[in-house]
Amino acid sequence: MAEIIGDNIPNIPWRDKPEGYMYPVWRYSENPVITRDNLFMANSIFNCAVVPFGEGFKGVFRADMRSRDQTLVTGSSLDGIHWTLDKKVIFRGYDPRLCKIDEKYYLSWVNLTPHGTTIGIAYTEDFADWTQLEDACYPVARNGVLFPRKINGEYVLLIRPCDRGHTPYGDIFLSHSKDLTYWGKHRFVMSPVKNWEMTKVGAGPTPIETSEGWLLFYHGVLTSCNGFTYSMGAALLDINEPWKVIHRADSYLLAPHETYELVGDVPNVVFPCAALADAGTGRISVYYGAADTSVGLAFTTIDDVVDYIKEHDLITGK
Ligand code: BMA
Repeated sequence: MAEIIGDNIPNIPWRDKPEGYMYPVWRYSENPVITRDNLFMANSIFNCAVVPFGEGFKGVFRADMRSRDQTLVTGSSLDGIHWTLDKKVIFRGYDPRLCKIDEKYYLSWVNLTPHGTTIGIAYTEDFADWTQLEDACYPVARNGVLFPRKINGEYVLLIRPCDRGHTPYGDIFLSHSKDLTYWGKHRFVMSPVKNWEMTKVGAGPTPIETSEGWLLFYHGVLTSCNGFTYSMGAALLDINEPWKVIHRADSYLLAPHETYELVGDVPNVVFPCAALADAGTGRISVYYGAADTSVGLAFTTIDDVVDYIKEHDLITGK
């Protein structure tokens, strides 16, 4: 039995696995949980970050507006399913990730600069006031994801260097920092290997600490004659040297199969950016952008994921 190392989240949004369902990740039957109707003037609300906060949850959402400005707004929920979004734009950019380190909530996102995208970092204690730090790297990079605690005394950030378009740069790296300002000790983590992820891979939600290593959900992109298809994969990284991939599923865990994932502003996209993990029960809820249009919710357990990764393991060749 694998264990989640972390807090209990007794009110984690949850539905049991449908009887007879064979795969490790199942969708919430009332998806999508957030649509453009959650915010006046939004064109689409999709990739988002979620953390437990107070009696409920707080989130940061990518809201592309009717002007097509790419903005980040905050939101609150008591049950993690029904959300109220705030009008105020906290930052410009996209693909937010949130994690709590000590008493602060850190946001990393794709920050927009005149020279291309980079990784913005900011923190808050109350989701009202934010302090923005230096960008974590020079352009161009995306998919900057912090680990939820220091490892060997240093902050660790997953990064996917890229160029200004959709390109051949498709590998995940990580960098270390003592102060969240100066980053170094860069390490390679993983490249695309299998067909479903062949064009590029990028880190997804904040990694989850488990007895089997850091559980990393990530997205992989397939290029077909019809364009890109974004799916969700999973790997386990070494706890102390997280650039070492110890197990990795050779097949995706979630791919665009439902209409709201297949049809939208960017068709065929499942883009996981947030996960809640309840140490008490081993339950995991994953929030993902669906077709760059709405937010979907999916469920799994630590045992379902770890068993699947180990039964279809790219690293050990099982
Ligand atoms: C990536 C990012 C994501 C988006 C995905 C699919 O490059 O822009 O925000 O969900 O493409 O379009």
